[in-house]
Amino acid sequence: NLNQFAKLVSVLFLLFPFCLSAQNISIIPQPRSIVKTNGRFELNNRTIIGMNNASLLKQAYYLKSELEKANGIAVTVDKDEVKALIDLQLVSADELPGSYHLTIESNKITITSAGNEGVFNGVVSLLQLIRTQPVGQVVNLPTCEINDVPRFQWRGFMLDESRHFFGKKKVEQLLDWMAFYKLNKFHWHLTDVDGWRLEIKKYPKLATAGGIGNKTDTLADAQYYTQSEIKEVVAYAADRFITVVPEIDMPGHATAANKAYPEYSGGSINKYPNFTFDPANEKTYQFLGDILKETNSMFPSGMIHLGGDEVSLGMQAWAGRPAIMDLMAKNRFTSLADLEHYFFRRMADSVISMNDKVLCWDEAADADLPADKTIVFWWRQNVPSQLQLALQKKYQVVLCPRLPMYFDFVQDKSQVSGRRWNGTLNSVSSVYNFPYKEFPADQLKSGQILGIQANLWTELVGSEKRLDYMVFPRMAALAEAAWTDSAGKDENSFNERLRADFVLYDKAGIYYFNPFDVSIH
Ligand code: TNX
Repeated sequence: NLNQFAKLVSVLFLLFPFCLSAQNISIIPQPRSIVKTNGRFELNNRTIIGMNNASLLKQAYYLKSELEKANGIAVTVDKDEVKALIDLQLVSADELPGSYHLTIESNKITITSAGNEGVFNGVVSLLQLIRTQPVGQVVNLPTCEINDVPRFQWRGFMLDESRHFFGKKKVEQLLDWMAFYKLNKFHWHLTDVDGWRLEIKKYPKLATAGGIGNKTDTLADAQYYTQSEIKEVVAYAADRFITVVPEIDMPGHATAANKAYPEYSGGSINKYPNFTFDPANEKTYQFLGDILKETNSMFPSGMIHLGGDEVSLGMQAWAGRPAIMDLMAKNRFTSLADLEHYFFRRMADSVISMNDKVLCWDEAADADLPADKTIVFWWRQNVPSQLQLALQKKYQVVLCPRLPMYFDFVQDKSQVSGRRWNGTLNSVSSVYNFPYKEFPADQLKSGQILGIQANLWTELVGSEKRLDYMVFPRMAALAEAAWTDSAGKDENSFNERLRADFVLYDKAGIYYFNPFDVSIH
């Protein structure tokens, strides 16, 4: 019996390394390549993070604080490299921004990249490997070598805070998850019909009067971000290598601004009162130019999104007014659309004169904007010709077609609240598989298409819980669609890895949709 016992022990002993190596390496988005080796690295409170360049201190402290939060392990940061057990290195290499190399050996972890952003991405991958380990003072990591490259440089998520306001804490939580999934562009829709959410010092009523109300309660106290709060969010995002892009929507969706300063309103039609700005009043351009100047000072992204969507809904209000007719006659405009494009070009010039790029929804591709300064967001999946027009005109393009990239649409037929487009669902799977196989590969590879983005419009999203439900887990699918080359994508594998993240959502108190158990809502 003793003999048998000894045999059993030796068998277990032999199997031990296999058990370790069988441990899954579960990262979302899936890295370009992972090679597992047969060993383990023990992470504990004697682990020292070092670096070959002091500019990496921030990334080192990010790793340290996340480790402390998630696993309760207190590692040390050292500016030096000599004692490093986790070594962060900037190296000279010719690689796409965001790329990195993560090597776990039994006695050392090394993360290298040509830039800080890539090192950060390597840190995030390491944190993802660690996250599934039990909370405790020691974590054993499987040794491996990961080489990783992003598919798209624009990996975006948009939040509409006009229709409903969620506030800094919720936004920072979203930024945390964006960082966790290597999403790097946060498009902030701050102005629209239901509320103006951005403090502008020169025109304080924009926030204090324009910020009153939301889609659910038109009399709710004013809700908006002060300029110092904006700067805090921008810095928070920058620490996570996320660029924040503000949107000041014009000349449509201007209702909240017009509530505060009715003198710049383009007038009303029954269904859309005060929906537009007035393109025939010179002072409108001054007013909006001032707003853009302050906006530019708050957001160092070098980009301002000017909207430009759905102007046709409200621009009949322009028709017939003498000042409008004069302006049209003077410029030989034959339609209100000509006037719309004239307005948009002038505002685009204001943005460009501050050295910013102009971002716009796909309707604005009709206006002749400077090709090298414009990024068009294609959202109308039912108007594919508009995407082709934008490409022909040599604009850069971000793909965010309503199907499947609008997160205000339902993801399952059982879902009660949310938008619908005939029978089509914006399921986790449909998000995962975007851009679809039919999408012309040469267009995707040309570099003119910067990437993809999901948009959460919030007319129907009135609470944080509802927000979570629409965003999770589709954000994870978005991330893999944006980061991982189509050759590296595997939906079954993604679903496995996603299940592991549900544990983290639960821990974080996220109210997510579970596509694997639709009986729970
Ligand atoms: C269209 S997308 C809009 C938004 C709405 C959204 C609802 C876009 C540029 N304009 O104002 O919130 O549909 O899905």
